[in-house]
Amino acid sequence: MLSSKDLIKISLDQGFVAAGISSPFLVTKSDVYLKNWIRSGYHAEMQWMTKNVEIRTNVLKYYPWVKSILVVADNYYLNHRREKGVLKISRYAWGSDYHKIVKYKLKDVLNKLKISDSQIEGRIFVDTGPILEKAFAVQAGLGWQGKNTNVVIKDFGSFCFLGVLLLNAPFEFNSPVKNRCGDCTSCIGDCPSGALVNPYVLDSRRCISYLTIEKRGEFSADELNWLSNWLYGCDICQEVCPWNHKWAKNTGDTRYYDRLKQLERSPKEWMGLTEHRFQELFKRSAVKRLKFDRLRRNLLAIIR
Ligand code: B12
Ligand code: SF4
Ligand code: SF4
Repeated sequence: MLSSKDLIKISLDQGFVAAGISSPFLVTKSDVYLKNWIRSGYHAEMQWMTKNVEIRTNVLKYYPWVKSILVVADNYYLNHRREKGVLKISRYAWGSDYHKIVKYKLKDVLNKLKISDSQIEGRIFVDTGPILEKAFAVQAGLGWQGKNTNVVIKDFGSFCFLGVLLLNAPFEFNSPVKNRCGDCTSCIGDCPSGALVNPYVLDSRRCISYLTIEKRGEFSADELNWLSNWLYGCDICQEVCPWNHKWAKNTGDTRYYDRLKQLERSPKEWMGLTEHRFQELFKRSAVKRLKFDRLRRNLLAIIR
């Protein structure tokens, strides 16, 4: 019979930097916060966030067979300073698509579990499922949710992806760790667009990450002023975090920065990128979802 400790050890052996186990539902006020967030319009045009609200905090509503949830964190940090004159692309897009990397690592975990217990069944989600991954990561004790809303993984910082494995077997749950933001407000103060409207509350309509990745259509005058040279995503509220200064360490998974050199381009070089080259450059990258037209839109907005 596998124990919680075995499950966590198997996950760490697979390369994850943290792992923990949560109940299938959140015991915090997350459901209230989520509903308030949507009511305030902070989801912007991400209409899919307004769907399956009940499931996001309680997976039993859709997957009644779930007895426990394994939550994992995969470190993608690389100690690298962007060169002057290159357009900024957020760290999470320096390599291959994390959805696939984390998913396949979790599949390996599940396969190993099945070797020990053939009755175990699981379902994997990385970003795409109706689950509040951050809140479950907190409940599973991986770290705390910072005022910038990202989960700061204990000993590694927030440059870590999350993934969840729903399991039909009961495992002992882990306990949350202490929130160590204290009096710090660096992320809130340094956000160029005022997107962190309150500690722990992000208004996507103002967030550069949302604007450059998710938003469809043209930018308004305000939005144009907020972009601050980010071509794709934004890392400011994480790069200023003292816990990242203290804890962030290089990932052992080189796939997370395998195209970094090709991404360090001046505005002129980006302007010369053809649609064909775009397809080649971002094959197996999360940026592919953006499509060439929106990358051009972001580029033109920056160099205007
Ligand atoms: C929608 C989404 C976005 C949106 C909205 C961001 C957001 N804050 O939710 C946009 C497009 C802006 C976005 C941007 C980014 N994202 Co995103 N995103 C998601 C997604 C798909 C859903 C998140 C969600 O459910 N939001 C709903 C709101 C309500 O959640 P929340 O902001 O965490 O709100 C909670 C707190 O406010 C809290 N709360 C409210 N009041 C209070 C008060 C107190 C005292 C406390 C303690 C808490 C608290 O309760 C709320 C509910 O739990 C998840 C994947 C997933 N399925 O979970 C990835 C995810 C959150 N994103 C991720 C990443 C990497 C990013 C970016 C860093 C990418 C980039 N570099 O550009 C940025 C970070 C921007 C930021 N500062 O958050 C990672 C985060 C990993 C981590 N370590 O936390 C995730 C988990 C994807 C993954 N699988 O790894 N993202
Ligand atoms: S990702 Fe950028 S724009 Fe969004 S909250 Fe953080 S600093 Fe602000
Ligand atoms: S910058 Fe400060 S307030 Fe923001 S997440 Fe980090 S420790 Fe918390």
